[in-house]
Amino acid sequence: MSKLTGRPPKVLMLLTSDFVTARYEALRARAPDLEIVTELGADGDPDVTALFAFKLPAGIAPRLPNLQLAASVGAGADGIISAPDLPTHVRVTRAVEPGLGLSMAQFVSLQILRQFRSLPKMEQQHAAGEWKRLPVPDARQVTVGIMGLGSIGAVVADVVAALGFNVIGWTRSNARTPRVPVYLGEGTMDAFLGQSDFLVCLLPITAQTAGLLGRTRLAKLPKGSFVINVARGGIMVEDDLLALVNEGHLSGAALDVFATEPLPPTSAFWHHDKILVTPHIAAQPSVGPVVDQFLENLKRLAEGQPLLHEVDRSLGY
Ligand code: OXD
Repeated sequence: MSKLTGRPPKVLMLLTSDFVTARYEALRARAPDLEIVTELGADGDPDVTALFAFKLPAGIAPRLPNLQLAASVGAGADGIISAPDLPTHVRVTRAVEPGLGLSMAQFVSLQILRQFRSLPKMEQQHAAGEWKRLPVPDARQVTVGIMGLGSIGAVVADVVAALGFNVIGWTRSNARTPRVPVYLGEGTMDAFLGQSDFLVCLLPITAQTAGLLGRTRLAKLPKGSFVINVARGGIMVEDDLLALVNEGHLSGAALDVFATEPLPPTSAFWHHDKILVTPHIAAQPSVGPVVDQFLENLKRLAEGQPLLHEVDRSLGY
């Protein structure tokens, strides 16, 4: 029961993508008695107490005067907390489930190994019917720098280290893995970047990280470094990244996230032979646990209990 209204909660889901629609269908199947709406009229809806969405466009929150919880269906809640008109008292959660770190670790390892073991080159040789043995490189000589060591980054760091790479991490304030050397705080970033043959971006997007990786910082990477962004497109300055690849300072990039998604057909990233584009699929919290977490949070909200995976809105994650 909703504490505020004394009535059962009513949920608004904004079906902005197939990703959200799949969670909507799962929620309906899991909680058939829960009232869920997917549209909001111009007058709004005073009965809606919870929102379950990936993006919250401006203009929605003011039409929900009794909104208490805005839950992200995704691992990041930036699409919700970036809404300029979301009242500060509305609590925000993000989706966390144990499999997410491992999926991300698999994807990041795939990108590192593809590059490290020259898979594109081998595919070319295969297509050309060419038998040519390539040297087998030594992972211990290669440093993978992971930016962001939260619940996902820590798993990625451990898995990549287990593959034999020399792993280092950078974090602003909070490292969850004691197993890799950690560079802490803004002042250490250049030293961290200067050693990273692979740069893996796993930072949340916040006021501090938007545009963080522009030309000056990316140019600190050793020549020939490879960049993997699986966090948010807006953390990197895309034109600067592209220029550094085209100039040969970077050997290439694997990009799963973009400032504008879907990536527009006119983007120079498409069809670039040194850049691999994937459509924001590195890792996704699986549907069942995310729906369960949301239902649990509705219950906790009604009972006045602490919420699972609540976002600190002042930090942005
Ligand atoms: C995300 C997700 O937040 O895919 O990026 O869950």
